[in-house]
Amino acid sequence: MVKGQMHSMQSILLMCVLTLLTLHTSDGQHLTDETCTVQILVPGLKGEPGEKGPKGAPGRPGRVGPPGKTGQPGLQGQKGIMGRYGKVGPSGMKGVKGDMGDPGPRGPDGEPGVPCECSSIRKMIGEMDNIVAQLSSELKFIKNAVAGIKETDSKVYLLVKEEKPYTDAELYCQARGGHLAMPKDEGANSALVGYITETGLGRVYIGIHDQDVEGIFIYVDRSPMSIFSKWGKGEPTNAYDGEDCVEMVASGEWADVACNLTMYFVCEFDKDTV
Ligand SMILES: [Ca+2]
Ligand SMILES: [Ca+2]
Repeated sequence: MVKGQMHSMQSILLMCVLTLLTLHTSDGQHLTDETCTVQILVPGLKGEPGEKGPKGAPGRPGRVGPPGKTGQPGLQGQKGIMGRYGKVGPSGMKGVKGDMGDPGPRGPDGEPGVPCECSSIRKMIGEMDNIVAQLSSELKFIKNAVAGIKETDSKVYLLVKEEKPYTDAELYCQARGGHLAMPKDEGANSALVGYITETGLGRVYIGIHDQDVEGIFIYVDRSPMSIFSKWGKGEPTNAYDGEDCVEMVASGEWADVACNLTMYFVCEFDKDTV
C-alpha cells in the first residue's frame, strides 16, 4: 500500500467519526445507518501470475575485456626454395700466366693441291731468285765496303773477298762503276799493300795486263804505263808463255800471272763518281 492511499483512508475515517458525533447530539439514532455506510478500502489478495510476455530487445554490447596472454612461439617453418641468381659481379684482376700445355695431336693431312699452269709463276719465281741473288751480292759488296774500304786523295779502293779469274773480277768492278785497282804512283800502290795480308793468300789481282800485245802492259782502263811500275825481281816473266795478268803480293810488288787463276781482287772507284 502506498503512503498517499493510507493518508486518504485516515481522512475518511476521521470524517465519519465527526459526523456521528454531530448527528447524535441533534436528531436521534435513525440517521446514523445512512451516513456511515461508507466502505473502508483495504488491499486485496495477490492475483495469479500473468502470462509470459514477449521476448525483449537484445541488450547493449558488454565492455571490452582485458588483453589476452602472449601466445607460445610456433614451430620453425620448412626451408624455402633457392632464390634467383644474382647479377654478375665486376671482372677480377688478370691472373698469372699458366704453364704451357702439352702439344696437341697431329692434325689430319690436307687435301692434295690442284695442278696449275705454273710455267709463268715459275718464271716469275726464277726472276725473283735472280733479283734476290743480285741484292745479296750488292749487300755483300756494301758490307765489304763498310768493313774494308780504303781511300787516297782521288780514289776509293775496295778489297773483294771473292775468288774470281781476272776477267770476271774486272767485270765485277765495272758493274759497280769502277775497275780493278790501277796503282799509278807510289802512294796509290802503298794504299793497296794493306789489303794483301787480309786476303789470307798474300795476293790480289790489280788492273794491269798485256793481253792485247805480249810484253806491253797497260792499265785495264787502257791507259798506258808511263812512269810508275812496281815489278818484283825478275818479273814479268810470262812463264809458260801464258802470264798476261798482274797480281800484287804482300811486299807491294807486282808479278805477271795466268789470267785464269782465281783470287781476291781490289776494285777502285774515282771519288768524283762515288
Ligand atoms: Ca804476258
Ligand atoms: Ca810471272
